[in-house]
Amino acid sequence: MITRRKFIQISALGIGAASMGVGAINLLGAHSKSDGYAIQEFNRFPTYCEVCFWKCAGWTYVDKGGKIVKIKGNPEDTHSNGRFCPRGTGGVGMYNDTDRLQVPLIRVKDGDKQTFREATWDEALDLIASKMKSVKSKYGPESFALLKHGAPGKQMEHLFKAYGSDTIGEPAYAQCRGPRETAFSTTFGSWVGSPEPTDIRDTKCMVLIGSHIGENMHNGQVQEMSDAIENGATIITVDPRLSTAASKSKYWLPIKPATDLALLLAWIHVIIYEELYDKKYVEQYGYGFDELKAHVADMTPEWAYGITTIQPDVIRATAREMGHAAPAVIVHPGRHVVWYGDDTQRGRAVAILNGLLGSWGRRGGFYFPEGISIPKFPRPDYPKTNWSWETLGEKYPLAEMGITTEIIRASIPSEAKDGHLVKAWMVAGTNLIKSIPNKRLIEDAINSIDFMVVVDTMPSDIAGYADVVLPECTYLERYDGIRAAAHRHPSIALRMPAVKPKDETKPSWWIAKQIGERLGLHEYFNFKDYEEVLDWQLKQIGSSLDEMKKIGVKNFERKEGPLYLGDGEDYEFNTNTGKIEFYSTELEAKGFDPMPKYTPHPEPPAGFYRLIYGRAPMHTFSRTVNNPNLNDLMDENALWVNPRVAKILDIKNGQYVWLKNQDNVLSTFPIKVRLTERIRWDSVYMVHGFGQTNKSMSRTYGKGAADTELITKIMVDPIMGGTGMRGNFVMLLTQNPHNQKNKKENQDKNQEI
Ligand SMILES: Nc1nc2c(c(=O)[nH]1)N[C@H]1C(S)=C(S)[C@@H](COP(=O)(O)OP(=O)(O)OC[C@H]3O[C@@H](n4cnc5c(=O)[nH]c(N)nc54)[C@H](O)[C@@H]3O)O[C@H]1N2
Ligand SMILES: Nc1nc2c(c(=O)[nH]1)N[C@H]1C(S)=C(S)[C@@H](COP(=O)(O)OP(=O)(O)OC[C@H]3O[C@@H](n4cnc5c(=O)[nH]c(N)nc54)[C@H](O)[C@@H]3O)O[C@H]1N2
Ligand code: SF4
Ligand SMILES: [Mo]
Repeated sequence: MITRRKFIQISALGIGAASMGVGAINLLGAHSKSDGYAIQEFNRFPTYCEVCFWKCAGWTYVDKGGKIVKIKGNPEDTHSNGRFCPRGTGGVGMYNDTDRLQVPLIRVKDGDKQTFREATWDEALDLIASKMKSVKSKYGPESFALLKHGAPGKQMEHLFKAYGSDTIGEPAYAQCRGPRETAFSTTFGSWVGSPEPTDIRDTKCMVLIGSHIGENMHNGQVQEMSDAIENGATIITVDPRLSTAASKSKYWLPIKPATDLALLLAWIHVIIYEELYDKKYVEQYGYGFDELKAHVADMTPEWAYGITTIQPDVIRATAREMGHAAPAVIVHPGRHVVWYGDDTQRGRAVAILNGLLGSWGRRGGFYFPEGISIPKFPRPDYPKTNWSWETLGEKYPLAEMGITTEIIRASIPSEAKDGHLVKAWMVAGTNLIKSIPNKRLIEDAINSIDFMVVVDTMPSDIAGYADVVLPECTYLERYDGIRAAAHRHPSIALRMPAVKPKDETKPSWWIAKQIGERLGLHEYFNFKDYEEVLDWQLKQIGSSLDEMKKIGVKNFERKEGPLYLGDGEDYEFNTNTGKIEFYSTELEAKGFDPMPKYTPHPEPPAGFYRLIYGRAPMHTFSRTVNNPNLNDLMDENALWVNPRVAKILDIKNGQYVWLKNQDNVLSTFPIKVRLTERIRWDSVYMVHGFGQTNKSMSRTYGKGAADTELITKIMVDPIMGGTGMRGNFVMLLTQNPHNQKNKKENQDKNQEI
């Protein structure tokens, strides 16, 4: 990346940290007996995991010498049932990683030369506060944006809202599950939410469209799926790749990528025309069934076969499996669903199918989740904003959260509209370089803004572009907000420090409070430390910090009625009509197709293959690739290539190749080929998260390729602004293209195809 704000390798920094550490920890004001980690009678400390966002609750065990020995699930916890996944167990590597950020860093420019220097917390925080003040007075607080993810993001969100900015976005929306939430809320009047309220343990049939549970290791879901399989449930997996889930399935439908909507419509056709739908349920709760029936009249399995390559008899057989299992059937909504730009409409087809089968609100389908709301610690109302993420996302009428790419776009003066220009960013707990597609857009934005602060635990790619880098301590060294996600019954979980923060690192709640106080926002941070906040909140709901330190997880009885609909129960869905909308009145009112239609997507040109990507069980995005424990299990990604393709290209298993996409963008690093029949010949596959560019991530630097840098074409969902990322095509290069003399050879080779 060539930028005005040059990327700086963070290597060889933070060496002086150890000597500066002690004094700074006292700044916490929390290094007292009540810290928990200072109390000897505890040798295990409650936490909830931050290695991914399933947020399993568990215990961190610490030996007498103050060393973390293991992290284990809490048996009372509904997210983990007492068992952590490999990543959660390896979470201690996040604490032990010797490459961690240790001290605050400030960018210094000396002519053309740019470096980071170590700074004290006071210096770094003063600088951030002064930038926040100057942005506020020159442009308004809305011009300082927060791009965030996970627990640190939550803490910073409070700071930003108190400061007067709601220009906030996270990649977990427009790069992840946004479209399915819009799809389900326009159909059932309710988001799917996280954890998904899929009643997998009692299902008789589960249909996975791409969703690769087993590699996607969301814990409770994986456990319930293996129980369901043991109990004889039928699994139907639709995936161009024989995923782990597909290998456990009765039916694997190796669909041609980008054509799922045709398959879904054909299933809807069979279920309606073979009268496999739940008639009573559809009649009582459905809206627009007749329109839907007419709409899919011609969308036969034979029609879909021509598009999807899935045989008509397989389409019929799988539809019948669903019909016979109904209502104990789940057509899984998926999670990372930003694929081809028509993702809300594909999500609608999934929702409609569930509606026809009567699975919403039924045992073995989707249950009604219930959570507990955590009272807000006393504070004044947040100030009103003149514009926000909503204004920036106005073009997408059904966006319900900040669209990261729109916030990034509004940071480029020529792209900003109506004076809504973003001038500065705080980036907390998200590695934008890996999580946001369209490198050019990010590059231009980073070049345009005046100031960027990154709050991270690691010297990740994005940290190299910051003006100030703040080192957060890991989740094992800090308090955070109470976890209170909805589940089969309400529950809460506590995260508390098991050990002292290493070096100069600090928790986000402390960082937010320090900046807030420098901005004069004392009333919003009217507490001594986070224990005070937690204890107050816990007491409002009938617990206390002391109790939670001992039990870690507390479960509550349901108050909002049963898990499932009663037989024939009167029920009003939160849609315009109060019904399950097969025909969406909201989409129609906003000018979109009220029922999903199939539209073809571009195909790879000759010599190119569709780039698809997914998860590996032992890694989470780019956040674990340098983790010593997890890096040991998998230290680079591989490119799955069908042997047919390898034969044409004369490529061997284990050989390294570079990739070039349709826009001539090259992978920075090469990737190892894995020849396998488990992938269709028209696509190649890699695990997301590798290809780190920051040398100070010493274990992972340069290992494997990054899917994100090859995703330069995005297909934007017109309904909610999701960035479809699977319309990118790559060519395999056997010679290093960064080496000029190989250019021609690569070209000749690919022209032969
Ligand atoms: N190309 C491509 N892009 C994708 C995806 C994909 O599969 N392919 N997946 C998409 C999806 S589904 C999602 S949800 C997003 C995820 O996007 P991100 O959340 O941006 O994912 P990570 O790359 O893990 O970045 C997390 C950053 O947080 C830091 N971090 C970890 N723990 C802490 C902490 O306790 N405190 C602080 N302050 N920082 C911490 C890590 O070091 C890392 O730099 O990406 C999306 N983008
Ligand atoms: N181990 C691990 N688990 C995780 C995460 C992690 O980082 N690591 N991240 C979590 C997060 S935030 C998310 S959002 C989820 C994401 O996980 P999911 O929602 O399950 O997965 P996706 O990324 O949507 O899909 C990946 C699968 O889609 C297939 N695929 C590609 N193109 C097509 C197509 O056109 N049609 C069909 N039918 N399939 C296709 C790929 O071959 C791959 O198997 O995973 C979660 N779980
Ligand atoms: S699924 Fe694994 S990584 Fe995610 S929160 Fe649970 S234990 Fe942690
Ligand atoms: Mo995600």
